[in-house]
Amino acid sequence: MPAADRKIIHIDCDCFYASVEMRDTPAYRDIPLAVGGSPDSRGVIATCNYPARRFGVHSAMSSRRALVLCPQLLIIPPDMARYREASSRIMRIYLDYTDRVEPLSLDEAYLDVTGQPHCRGSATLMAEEIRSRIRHEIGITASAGIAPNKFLAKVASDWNKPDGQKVILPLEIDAFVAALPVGKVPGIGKVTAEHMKRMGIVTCGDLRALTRVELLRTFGRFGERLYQLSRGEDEREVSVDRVRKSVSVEETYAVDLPDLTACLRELPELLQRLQGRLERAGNPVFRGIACKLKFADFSQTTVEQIGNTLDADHFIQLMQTGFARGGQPVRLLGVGVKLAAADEPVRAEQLPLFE
Ligand code: DCP
Ligand code: MG
Repeated sequence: MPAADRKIIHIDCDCFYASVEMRDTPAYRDIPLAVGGSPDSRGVIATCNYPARRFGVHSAMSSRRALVLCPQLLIIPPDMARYREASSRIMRIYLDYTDRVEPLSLDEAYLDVTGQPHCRGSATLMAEEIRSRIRHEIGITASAGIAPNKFLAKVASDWNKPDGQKVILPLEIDAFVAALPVGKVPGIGKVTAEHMKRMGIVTCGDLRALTRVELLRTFGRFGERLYQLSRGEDEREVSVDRVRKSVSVEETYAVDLPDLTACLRELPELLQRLQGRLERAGNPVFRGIACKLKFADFSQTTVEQIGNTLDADHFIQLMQTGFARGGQPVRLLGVGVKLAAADEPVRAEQLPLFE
């Protein structure tokens, strides 16, 4: 089917963990509230409600820093069981509209509603109805993006957040993407956006002025994807039975890390974030560990070995090996694990860990 004929909805709940807490404890609704770790034990904020966001508090910030920005902030510990319960009930609502659902996390999913008969076939009305059911049946709000592909649907779901939705019609794609700031493109982080700004690139329209070859030379493998995204193209299917094969975290540094010592200094924080990610994924069993390094010239390498713990010594070895392969300053570090499939014997075959 031509890509422009698909109808994809991306749904993302608003301040998800905090919304579940506010639903269950009305006293939390109008005060700045965060869910996260204790400031005394170097905890971080998982999320916070919108009143807290007005103070500049956000996900992944240290709880200590959050309290500096907002001294009256109430930080409560997460209760994953309740969030998982809300998530699976939301999932069942989606299945009333299509069986082509791809969950990305507890609070986020893609739905392919192409050809579905509900709401006279209108994806816009289906999104309205789904959001209304989430509000009434689960007691929290969600935002939605409706577009002919995953990339645009995801960008659109953020557009009128919280408790809003946005449609991008096929005829609107070209103008919408031309004006889209590059920082809104999933996969372009703050540092890459800064890098682009220094090249005079602010919008996806500016990116289109670069040839494929120039994009590949400047951004490595990501260049090909940038070529397509900057034109609003994204052929990825909503994948119904995608089995999660890995969990990883990575960080691009504003200033390149000059040597191995500087890289190793970043390791504890990366491992702590990976640990958090694994906890949110329900502590899955893993059978391989890996380190990724992207160098100043945008070349990259991944070093992997068998392993089922986040033992720092093993990651130090991987990073040493990786650094030696490049022998130049490092712009990005990643750490991750390869998950063991439930019915699969432990083998050392290769799976791409970082996409
Ligand atoms: N989460 C986390 N740590 C992060 C990011 C998110 O623990 N660094 C958790 C808490 C969030 C949930 O995942 O509630 C969903 O993440 P989102 O990025 O969708 O953020 P929210 O739903 O909290 O807020 P928004 O309204 O911006 O979607
Ligand atoms: Mg969300």
